[in-house]
Amino acid sequence: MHAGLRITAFTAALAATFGTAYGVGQAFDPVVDDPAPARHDTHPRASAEPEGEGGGHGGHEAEPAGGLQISQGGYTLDLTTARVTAGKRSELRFVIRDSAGRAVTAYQREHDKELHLIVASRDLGTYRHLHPTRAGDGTWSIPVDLPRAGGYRVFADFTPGGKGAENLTLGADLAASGPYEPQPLPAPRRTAKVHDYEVRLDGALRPGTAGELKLKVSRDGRPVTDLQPYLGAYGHLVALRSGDLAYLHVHPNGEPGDGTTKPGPDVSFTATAPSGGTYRLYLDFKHEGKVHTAAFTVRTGTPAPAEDHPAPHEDASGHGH
Ligand SMILES: [Cu+2]
Repeated sequence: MHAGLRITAFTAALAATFGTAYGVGQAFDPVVDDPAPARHDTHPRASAEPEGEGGGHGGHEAEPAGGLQISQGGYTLDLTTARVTAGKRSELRFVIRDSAGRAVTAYQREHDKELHLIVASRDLGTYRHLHPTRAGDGTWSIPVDLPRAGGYRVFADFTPGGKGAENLTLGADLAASGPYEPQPLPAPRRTAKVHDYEVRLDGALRPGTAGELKLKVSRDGRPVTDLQPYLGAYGHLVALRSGDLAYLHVHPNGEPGDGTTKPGPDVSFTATAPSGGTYRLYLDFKHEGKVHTAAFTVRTGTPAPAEDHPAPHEDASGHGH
């Protein structure tokens, strides 16, 4: 189970009930301050992996947020590399340890990988979704190049091997040295540009209540209808809560090849936020062999405003339980 949002993906044919209610936005300002370079996906194509427990049932219950602890459920993220230099390629190394301090070497694959690694700056301006390599002794490693100095959070999302083991997301701090200039969180907008693509987000993220998030991918004004499977899905969504970087890993339940899920332009989710607040959403999608990431700022309980209007001030929903 993912210790994050319980998510349900709908087919692309789902009625676009959210698209009409929130006005029309024309501005297409880029909102990804620091888009990761497009990368060639070297992962093997995901086969139709079985849904984890609770997957595919459309449950929307909020779960405790992940990533806030370095140690949880008997497992610890031991980040060997605690400091890197901004703008310089370095190798990030870490070990997942069990309660006896031993390096974990057995994992269950989820979404095509034994472990998903997210690296995000504290100001949420930089985001990386990586798949490190595990050595036989359990040491994980991956090269990273973080463009800006400052505080980062490293999230390891994995399920240990063994019957009944649950998915965990452990988080640890990482520092990138250099002159630090924290960036303000971009205002909520319904469109994000990444490379030649534009992604539109409709819907609202709500604390404690299921809400639909629909993402529509276009290029040069034309809907993209040939998205490629990436990690067993047409969209891979991570949400981080602004303020503490609580980690919500969300996946569509609809799978390529299931007979109903279309390869774009729409990828729809139903999500429940663990609390009110402001979140940064990162959508990974794959097209023509490259993976792109579109990022959005979303406030719970409020749809992204029309681009020409200032964002509404957050209401008291930030204290919802
Ligand atoms: Cu991943």
